[in-house]
Amino acid sequence: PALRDSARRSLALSSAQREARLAFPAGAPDPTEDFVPNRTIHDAKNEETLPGAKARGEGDPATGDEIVDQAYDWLGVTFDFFEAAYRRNSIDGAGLALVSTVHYGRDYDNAFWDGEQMVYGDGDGTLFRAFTGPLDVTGHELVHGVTQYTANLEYRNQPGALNESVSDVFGSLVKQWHLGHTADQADWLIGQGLLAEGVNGVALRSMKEPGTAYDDPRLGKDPQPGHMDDYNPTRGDNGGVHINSGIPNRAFYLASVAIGGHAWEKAGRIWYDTLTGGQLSATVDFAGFAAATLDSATRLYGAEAAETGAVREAWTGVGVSV
Ligand code: ASN
Ligand code: ZN
Repeated sequence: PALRDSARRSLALSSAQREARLAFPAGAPDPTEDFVPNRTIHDAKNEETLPGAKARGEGDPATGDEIVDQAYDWLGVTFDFFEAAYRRNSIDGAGLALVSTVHYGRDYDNAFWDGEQMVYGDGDGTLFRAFTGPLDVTGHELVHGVTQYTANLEYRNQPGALNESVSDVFGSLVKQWHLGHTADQADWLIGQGLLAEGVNGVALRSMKEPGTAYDDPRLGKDPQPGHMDDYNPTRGDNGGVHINSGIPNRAFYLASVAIGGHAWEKAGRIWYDTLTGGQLSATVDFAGFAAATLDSATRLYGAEAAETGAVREAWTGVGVSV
């Protein structure tokens, strides 16, 4: 099989890189090392037993099942994004194997991270298409794993909405990176293309304009607020984790467009350091998370930097005081 690009790159080390490699003390982490994913895709064959039958392992040729092959490819892109943007080696930062199951259940209208692996339904075909389709859905689910290994945000109320939001943030960023889009060019939608034909909507969520992704008699209206004035204190959905995530999602969007350029480079770096830097409590609320993003921005760019100002304005813009 053809070498992955990363494998090819590592075979083509420049002489400077080779010298750098030789210069490392034994046992020290090698900053020129190319990370490689270890993906396994399983097929649940419309049952709900995990992980199901192995369908494709790392380096195996395409299976011809486009659902299996899409899951494999999007995991590869997500892995490459975290390496390229933040030099993170997989979900746990230490090369954790990426396990996924596709064809989960029958007409199953969701995808999820179960604490150990990703799982995707094929959708019922009437409301939803297959959940392996959108790259940002794979990114979203994989980032639940990253969060579990880092800030471990409790999955209820505000920390739960932050957990959901960071999955949307990096899910969107992996798509923006894959497409080469700047913050201005990006659609800021989550799950664009997932809604079946005839459903009145464009995606699952909009980070730019929360509450506008769909409005359909069968699905109802997108319930996301984009400002604290519209915070939903529901007890459903674990305290509105998929609802109130619209507020920090929009804060990230506002910061990204104010900073400009590729969102993963600056706003994404600020959010990434916040998520993974060890300063967050698992029960942090929106205000605490916002303060932590300001600390990260200050460390990266300085207290008076435009980037730091953009982050402060973004949180103020969604009604979170910082
Ligand atoms: N797709 C949903 C999510 O990742 C599944 C869930 O609610 N657990 O948030
Ligand atoms: Zn989620």
